[in-house]
Amino acid sequence: MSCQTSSVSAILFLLAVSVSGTPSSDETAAIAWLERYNTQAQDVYFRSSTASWAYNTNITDETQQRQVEVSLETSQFIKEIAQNATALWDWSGMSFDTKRKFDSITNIGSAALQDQTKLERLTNIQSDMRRIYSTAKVCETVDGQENCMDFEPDLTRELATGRDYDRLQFIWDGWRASAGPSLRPLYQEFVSLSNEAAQANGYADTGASWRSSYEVDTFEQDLENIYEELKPLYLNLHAYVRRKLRETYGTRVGLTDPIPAHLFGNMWSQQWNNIFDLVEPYPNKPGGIDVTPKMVELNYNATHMFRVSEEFFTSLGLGAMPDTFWERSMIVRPTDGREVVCYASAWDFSRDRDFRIKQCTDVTMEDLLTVHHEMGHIQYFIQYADQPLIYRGGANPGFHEAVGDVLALSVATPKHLKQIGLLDEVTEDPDADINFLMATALEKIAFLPFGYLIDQWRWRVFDGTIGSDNYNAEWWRLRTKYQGIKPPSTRDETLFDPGCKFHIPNNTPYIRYFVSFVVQFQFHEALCKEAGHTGPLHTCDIYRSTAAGDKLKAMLQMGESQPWPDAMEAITGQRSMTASSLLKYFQPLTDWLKQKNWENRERLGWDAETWQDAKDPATSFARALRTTLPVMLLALMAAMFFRC
Ligand code: BJ2
Ligand code: ZN
Repeated sequence: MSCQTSSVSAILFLLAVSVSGTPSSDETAAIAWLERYNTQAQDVYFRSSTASWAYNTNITDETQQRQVEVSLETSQFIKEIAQNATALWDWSGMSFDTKRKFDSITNIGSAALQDQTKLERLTNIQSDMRRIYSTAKVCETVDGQENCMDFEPDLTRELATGRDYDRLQFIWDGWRASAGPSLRPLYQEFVSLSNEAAQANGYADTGASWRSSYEVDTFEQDLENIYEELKPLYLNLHAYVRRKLRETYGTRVGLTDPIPAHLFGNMWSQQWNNIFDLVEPYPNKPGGIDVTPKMVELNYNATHMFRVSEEFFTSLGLGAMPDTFWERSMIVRPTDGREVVCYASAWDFSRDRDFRIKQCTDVTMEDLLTVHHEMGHIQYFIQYADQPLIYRGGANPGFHEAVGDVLALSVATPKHLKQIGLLDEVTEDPDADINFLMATALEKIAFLPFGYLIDQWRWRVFDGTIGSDNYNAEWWRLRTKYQGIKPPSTRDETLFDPGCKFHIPNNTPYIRYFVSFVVQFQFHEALCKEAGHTGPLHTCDIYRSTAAGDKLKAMLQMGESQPWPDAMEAITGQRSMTASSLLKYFQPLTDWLKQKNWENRERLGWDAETWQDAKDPATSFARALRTTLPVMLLALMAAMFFRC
């Protein structure tokens, strides 16, 4: 037994001393027990985060092994705490708050797996998947020399700036060939073990356990309703962008087809901001600002980008980063040859106000917005740091995702960019407004179907509707159905394209981002009102409004202590998610897109079968017959009629 394990057991002994036989309903004693738990759990989580951080910032066999060891010890702690809580306390008649705390510590995630061998296997698989994804590269031979490209910054930059169809396809295919196939068998095994854990926790499967964080029975239906409300806007954006891409890439983009997935400036076609130059509504007008060149001109670096973000938070009266944040974060890719998990993330070490960001920051506007996203998580950590550990979380996971993005909505306005020196001039012009809204829509509206479909796929994988022999086919069915995109090359079941999106091997639920992209506009509208903003919603900048800051702070400080509708009410006065703020924000662009698409006699949507037909001549023939048969019959009837 390692020394770490014995220290965890000692902690458990402390908690277990008062076991007397029947569970007690003495709430005062239960509260004291929860307080002791709080102190001890902080230490356990701190150790776990430390080992995980060491692995994520230096991937080696040793750091991986240590991370797995500590993770298993943490699971043991979580399991024994839950067992002790159930043995010691009967909380059914206690207050809402105490019940909520006990419910939380007895909902124990993968630690619920009884079989230790299986738990070890599950922990190892997760660690291996992370490593495979994070160390994958695309290699090519240039002048007789092998050149291997990392995902960040090499592949990201090529996709963002490249405009050569075949080169983009090489990158797109290469990434999927590199990371996918070896992840596939691991993911299949992961699904089965993870479900076993969820069932031991009382859920039907892992997807059901994830959805329970939202505490609303109608969650899936609510999302579907919101998605349906937003769909017309997406379809209009999609049709407009498709025509523009055809102007660039010719007939390889069909005007009624799904769009080839590698042409959006992003590896997963999830946000399309990098192709703004190809789709700009009014190229001779300002508005669709990419301040990347200005950032380069002004010698921005990662630290400066994080300081700019911090200053926005403090301008609202919110917290500055602790010194240790600056000392311990990793905000650029290390240059000493270390392999790291580059995908940006925010960390709460659960103790000592130790908060960190890990990001391989590139000096671009896109990364400046990601910096704000990650700093939003840190601000939430700061604000709820005085809550007990159990309540240190977002009101729901989507709230956590929304905080930084809300600020970024202000930061990206021309008015604000000028104020911080990233833009020389702001012009009052409706065409410039449309340019600006288009740039924002490429980031926010383009994301909606993507944000929605990832967990549509995962929930169905976890509940068994999608079997492992259909992983890729079903993935592409959903990608085509929701996003209206198609792969540029043939896919099959030796590949595993879902695994090539970070959150799948990292096992991060994704519906939180869809929720965030809806609620962030509700928050934005509420904070703009608080800041006294007048005029169209998309022109609002809440910079330096302490009134807005106070409103946001009050919500953040609640953490997870109340059901999320209460937190939503604290900031917006509403108790539910609604698409109305988002629709209001984009209304001028919606009108413009509808007009444009009408002028072009655009057919909204796409024929989902098209790309499959290209692969399958039999289906192609059947489809051709389906479309030509009625015409042939009509012609035949007409010929017969005239002969008579
Ligand atoms: C860039 C951003 C995540 C995030 C990281 C990686 C996975 C979880 C965390 C958590 C935060 C927390 C990200 C941004 C919008 C769309 C999405 C994407 N990275 N995570 N520890 N984004 O959410 O910050 O930091 O405390 O829950 O993944 O697809 O890029
Ligand atoms: Zn996030």
